[in-house]
Amino acid sequence: MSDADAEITTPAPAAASTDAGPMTLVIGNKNYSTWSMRAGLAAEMARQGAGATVEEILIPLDQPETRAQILAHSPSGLVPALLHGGVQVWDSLAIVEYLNELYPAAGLWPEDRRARAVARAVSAEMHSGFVALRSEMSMDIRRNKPKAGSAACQADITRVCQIWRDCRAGFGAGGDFLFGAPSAADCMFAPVASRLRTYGVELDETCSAYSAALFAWQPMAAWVAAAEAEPWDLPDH
Ligand SMILES: N[C@@H](CCC(=O)N[C@@H](CS)C(=O)NCC(=O)O)C(=O)O
Repeated sequence: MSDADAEITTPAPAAASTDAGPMTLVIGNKNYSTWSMRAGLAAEMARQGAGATVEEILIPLDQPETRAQILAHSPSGLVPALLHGGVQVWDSLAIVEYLNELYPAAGLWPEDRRARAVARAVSAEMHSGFVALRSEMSMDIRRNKPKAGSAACQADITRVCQIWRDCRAGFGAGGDFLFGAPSAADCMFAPVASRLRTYGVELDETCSAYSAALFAWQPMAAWVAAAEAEPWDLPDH
């Protein structure tokens, strides 16, 4: 037998089937849970772009049994968490990276190294910052309740808009999203677009066009529709 024949008959690595196996994404209310939304949109990109199977468990927040239910899936006591075989991945950004490793064809990060570096930087900035914006303008997709926010909140909004403009100008030529085609960076900023809409924050032309592209994006539109259909009303959330 030649070396070439030996190569052809080598069995596929056993790990392949495990890697492609179904996953479960544990999330909170679609109307309120911004971190769930980020992971949910990334999971949808993996589904649509690379055929991933991702089921969903939704745990309503702010209920007496919420904490115990989340802890059954997520050691941090927070959602989202992604379950895959014996692997537990909590935290939205870790979930994005896990999905990206398993499903590179989903295009969660831009192909170009420079664009990818910036996409990761702005996603990390979103993940770790914007405290005033996040605390004063909590996500409530269904509602419209205009308000201005504190100076710190305004400064956060100014920085978000600068990120959006810089990404659109520097990397967005190939489409309507921050890096042209949809990426994980859009998943990270999608809840911010929802907050800015809920609280009636005025945007310049570039940011308003980007926000419109996000709301028209099928995974986001589906998430918003599901949020609107949810029965839970948590006015203090
Ligand atoms: N850094 C975490 C934050 C997760 C987080 O704060 N999740 C909130 C919901 S958006 C949560 O689980 N809260 C628990 C609760 O409300 O009981 C991530 O990126 O996933």
